[in-house]
Amino acid sequence: MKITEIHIYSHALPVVDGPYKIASSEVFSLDTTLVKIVTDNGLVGWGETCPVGPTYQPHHAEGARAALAVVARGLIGANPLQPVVLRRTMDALLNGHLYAKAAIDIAAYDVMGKHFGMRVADLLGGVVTERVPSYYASGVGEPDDIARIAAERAVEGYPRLQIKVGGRPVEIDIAVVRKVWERIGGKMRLAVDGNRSLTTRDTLRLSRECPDIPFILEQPCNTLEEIKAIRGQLHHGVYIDENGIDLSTVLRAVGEGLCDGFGMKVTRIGGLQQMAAFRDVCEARSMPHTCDDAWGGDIIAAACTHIGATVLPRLNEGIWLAQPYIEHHYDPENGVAIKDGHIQLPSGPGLGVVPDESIFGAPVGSY
Ligand code: 0XW
Ligand code: MG
Repeated sequence: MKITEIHIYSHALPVVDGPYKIASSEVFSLDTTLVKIVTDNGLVGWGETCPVGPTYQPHHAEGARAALAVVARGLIGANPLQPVVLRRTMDALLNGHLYAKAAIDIAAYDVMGKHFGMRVADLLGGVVTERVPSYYASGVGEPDDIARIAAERAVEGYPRLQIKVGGRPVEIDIAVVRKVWERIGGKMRLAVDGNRSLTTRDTLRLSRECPDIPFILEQPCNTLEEIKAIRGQLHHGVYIDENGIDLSTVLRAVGEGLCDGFGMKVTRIGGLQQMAAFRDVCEARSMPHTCDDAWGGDIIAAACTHIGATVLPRLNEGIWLAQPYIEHHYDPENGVAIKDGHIQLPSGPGLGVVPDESIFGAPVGSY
């Protein structure tokens, strides 16, 4: 099979009840990039990549499209059934930019699933659950508001809550964490995500002043070096998110014992093929992890859910979706959604999501 056409689309996703506030930024609307690949036997596959603004990671929407423009022409004639060869072909055309290449990888898995009549989760190793656990991420907020949101999400059935902190005096963050714990206790597993914003001093304080609360600290500081410097003094486990930029860095973090788990993004690590390798490394060292992305609509939601459905339940920290912040589904029938804190794995072949492409308008690039 050969790729005969690649089309790139840009689409605005306004944030419902926005802005969404994390330590580094407030976002009101996200610019997502969709990729459609067409094959010589008439199959169509979709991919997506959507940075949550330009400061969360060194990724941005226009950057994704510029990178895709560099690789797309060289992929005409490539075989979408060979994701490893496809990745090497892209690496030979452009160094880095994994978050852009990931959209091609996801589209190739969609084609592959349609070709073999299989779901992407089965191509990635096999489904362990049709009802994939999600988790809720609060924005950065005041103690009473976040405690109320936590109580509501616990009732809804979310197994896990991620409390966003940072970008303000650490005393407020400590008060938020304490209020949430008073309100929900052990009803949900807890992560406290600094999104790189905390100093080592404030991270130590947060941990020392909450030794009785069983949360994990997600990406508290900006660099692995800062985390390494204080890790031995913390009362809490540490997960790496933004610093987990590729498989090699994941191997370093695991090998040097820098963390106890990961918040992982499908696009940051380069797509589903690399995500499956990441999942297997984590399983080999009993590292819990998420299977998320930074933002995006039904295509990225489906990709995250398919890989999430293959993760060993005891290591699965959940699949975060932007869906609660997005007004519409690309696929009105099979759109991916969180219900009772869980996501039903799509049942159709490939990603199981067929977007109504008329909502994306004309492609911004065609190859
Ligand atoms: C909660 N998320 C998965 C969504 C936002 O884009 C940030 C991210 C994280 O954990 O950092
Ligand atoms: Mg995070």
